[in-house]
Amino acid sequence: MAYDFGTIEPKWQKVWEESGAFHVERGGDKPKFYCLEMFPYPSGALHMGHLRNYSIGDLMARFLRMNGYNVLYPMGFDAFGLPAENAALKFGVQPAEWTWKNIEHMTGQLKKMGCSYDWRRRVETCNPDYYRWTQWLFLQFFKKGLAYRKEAPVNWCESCKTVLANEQVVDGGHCWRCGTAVTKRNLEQWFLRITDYAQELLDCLDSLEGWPERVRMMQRNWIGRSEGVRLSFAIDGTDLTMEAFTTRIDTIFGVTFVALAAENPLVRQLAAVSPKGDEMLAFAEKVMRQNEIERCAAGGEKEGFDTGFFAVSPVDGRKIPIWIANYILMDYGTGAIMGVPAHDQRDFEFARKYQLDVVPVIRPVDGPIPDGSSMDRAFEDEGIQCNSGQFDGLPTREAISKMALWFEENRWGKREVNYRLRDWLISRQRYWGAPIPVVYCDCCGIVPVPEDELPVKLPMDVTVLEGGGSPLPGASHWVNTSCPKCGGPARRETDTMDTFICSSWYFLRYTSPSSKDAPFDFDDVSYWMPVDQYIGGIEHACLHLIYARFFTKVCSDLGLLPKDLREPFTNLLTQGMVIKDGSKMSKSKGNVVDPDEIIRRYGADTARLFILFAAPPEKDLDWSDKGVEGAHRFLSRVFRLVEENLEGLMSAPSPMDVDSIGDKALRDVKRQIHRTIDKVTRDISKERQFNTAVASLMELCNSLQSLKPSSPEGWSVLREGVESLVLCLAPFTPHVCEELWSMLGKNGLVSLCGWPKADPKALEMEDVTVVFQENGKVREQLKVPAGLSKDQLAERVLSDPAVAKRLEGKEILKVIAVPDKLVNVVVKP
Ligand code: ANZ
Ligand code: ZN
Repeated sequence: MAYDFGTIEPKWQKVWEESGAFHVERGGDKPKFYCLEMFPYPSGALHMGHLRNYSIGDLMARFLRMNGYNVLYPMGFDAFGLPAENAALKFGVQPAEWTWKNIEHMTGQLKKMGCSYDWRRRVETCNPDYYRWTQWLFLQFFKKGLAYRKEAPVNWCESCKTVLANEQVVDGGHCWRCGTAVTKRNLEQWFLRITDYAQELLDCLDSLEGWPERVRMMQRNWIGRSEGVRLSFAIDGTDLTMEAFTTRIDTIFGVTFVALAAENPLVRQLAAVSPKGDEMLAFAEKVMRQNEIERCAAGGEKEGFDTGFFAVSPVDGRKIPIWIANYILMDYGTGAIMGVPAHDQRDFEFARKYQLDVVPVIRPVDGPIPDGSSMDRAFEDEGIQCNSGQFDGLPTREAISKMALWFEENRWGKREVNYRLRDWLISRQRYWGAPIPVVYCDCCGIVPVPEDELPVKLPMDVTVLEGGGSPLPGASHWVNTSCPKCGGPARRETDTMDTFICSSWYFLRYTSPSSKDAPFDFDDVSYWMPVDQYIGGIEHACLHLIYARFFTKVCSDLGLLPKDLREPFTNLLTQGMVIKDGSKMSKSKGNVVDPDEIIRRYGADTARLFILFAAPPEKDLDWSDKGVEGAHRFLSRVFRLVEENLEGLMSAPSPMDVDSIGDKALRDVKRQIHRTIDKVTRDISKERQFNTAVASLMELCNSLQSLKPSSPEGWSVLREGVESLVLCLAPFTPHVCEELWSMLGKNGLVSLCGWPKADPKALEMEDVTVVFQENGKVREQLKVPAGLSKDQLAERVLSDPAVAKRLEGKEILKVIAVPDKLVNVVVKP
């Protein structure tokens, strides 16, 4: 009988499913462990990235289960989103139908992978039972003032025909989904007040020690806290003032122009009283048509317009020209800056182009004051204050703090903290999403849908439009409704929610997936949260992983979660990509390997083993057909090892103490068994080096194969080795291990067995006698632990007191070490 995965895998999947082997409930004596993977979008089929993500997650879930934890390991689908609408157009099916078909298909694929999910807990964000609570949560945000509507210039993707949140504009101004360059539009939209949590989102990052530093850094930069001064300038000849935000108040004496963003309301106000008004407005409008990349790219073309007005410097009454500049953005600080060409490169480029003065007010610590007219770039480093009155001579840091206080004392400005983080724009002009549960009434304005009328269900009898727009505004039978407050005619909100809202709380729903009167049960969520191990892609560093943290904090403040639960994910593992021939697998490159095909040809166990063995989880994984075959051959070998020795194994005596084994070779194998258990345990739990764990299991298998026992002692060692091998492999390749476990006559599932424990006595190395030689002559005999490397052996022998004494005062030319045998030292004669 050969290794027949085609029979073995479905057989054990059925046993697991029918026995409810992986069902969990809250409570009991075991410690809890919540293992979570980022749930997939039901695009139609799993890809290799999924397979990698879930192979890692299932390994960890199974390992912890065997180690005595009560493991929550759920799966679901992030099921709203644009691809369903595109598919609807392409194939003429309803988005709902397409999505549900994919969900069922992908669930089948996940089952074929052998993942140990508690399938009773599956959630689908497009299920009305789920999005009812997404809407309910929105209403709680709304009541708290954390959801609001405002008109603002927002990011628009012309290809997706919808607005986008700032986090969804990536790679310097492109749509995260389709890569189209994003433009700005002025629209009234719904926002969530994530900025209220900016400081806490930043502060808590320090405590997330189980997260990769890279992700924490990306979030810190995204939140972008900066401390500075907001100062105001009177505008000469008007009663207007302008405000600017600067992080470098120490450069105030070097200001040679100020500049407004094109969108700054002052532009209109000044245009109204200026002879050049029309020209000004035309320039502003031209800038507004540029996209963000054109406006802010470092080294991008700076464009400006001289308004002819002057701002009055608060510190010395100097009159400073007011410009409009394309590189000033409206949604940061005050939408206006003080321009300091000598110390800010963008201002420098602007000043050179428009022949504005360059006045240095900081000099290098060890150099003279730069000459403004001949500088070839701004001096942006810290240094010593100059040309700044009573502040001359101060180092930059001190100047910044002293001058900020000086501004406050004179009421010229106020210290202020600014964040780059913006409120989260959540309206989408799309059909396939959770409807925002509000109506618009002519009398009452914005009226939330009463909670007991949720969910506001998406209408199913609409046709997705050819041009790509949402069919909701045109669905008059759905849009027209009555006002819950006054009963008069009202219109439903036709925007749906960003799908990132749906995925901001799914991990809470898993704890109590069928809760009928709350999004999740307080006791369940208190028991299971936080997630102990989260596994997913780095691409979510500044998307899902910020949003989910925000939602957790708000839910905690709303009393839906324990007060002290401020962070959802204790440990985060960001897996690397799967690449083939050096580049990421993608349809466009034509280098895609289909998981289904691999599972059909080699079985799920082989696919999982290859993925876990081929690279450490955080590194990119290079797909190799040879590697897959190697993994398959290894599993066949393990299978044969049990099968061919079955008779002897079944009658073998139970494991023996290492000291009572007479045969040295058998003792060595016994020690190797326990060293392997020890290493695999550490590799999985501490180092997360699953690949090296597999490598040591392969070595163990080799040793066991060459054992060929001829005595009860030998059979005992082989049996212990085989059982340990099967137990240690079980989280990696669960199906074949269940089969081998039952062949070995064991009752019960290997998946639910206890993890093997390394015997400390068998971990100790045996001693060997080595000789110490001087210029080839034997001088000493020493007992050292067996198995030391060359370096370890040399170090050990040279530090022996007797050896050290012999070498005293001699010049060592060379040290030669032969493990377990000798150390020869060549000394100058
Ligand atoms: C004067 C100055 C002198 C500046 C100097 C820098 C260096 P961070 O650190 O990112 O917070 N700034 C302020 N608002 C802006 C806006 N709406 N659009 C474009 N630039 C803006 O950046 C703060 C600095 O960015 C501010 O400090 C301001 O330039 C500029 F030697 O003011 B600074
Ligand atoms: Zn797009």
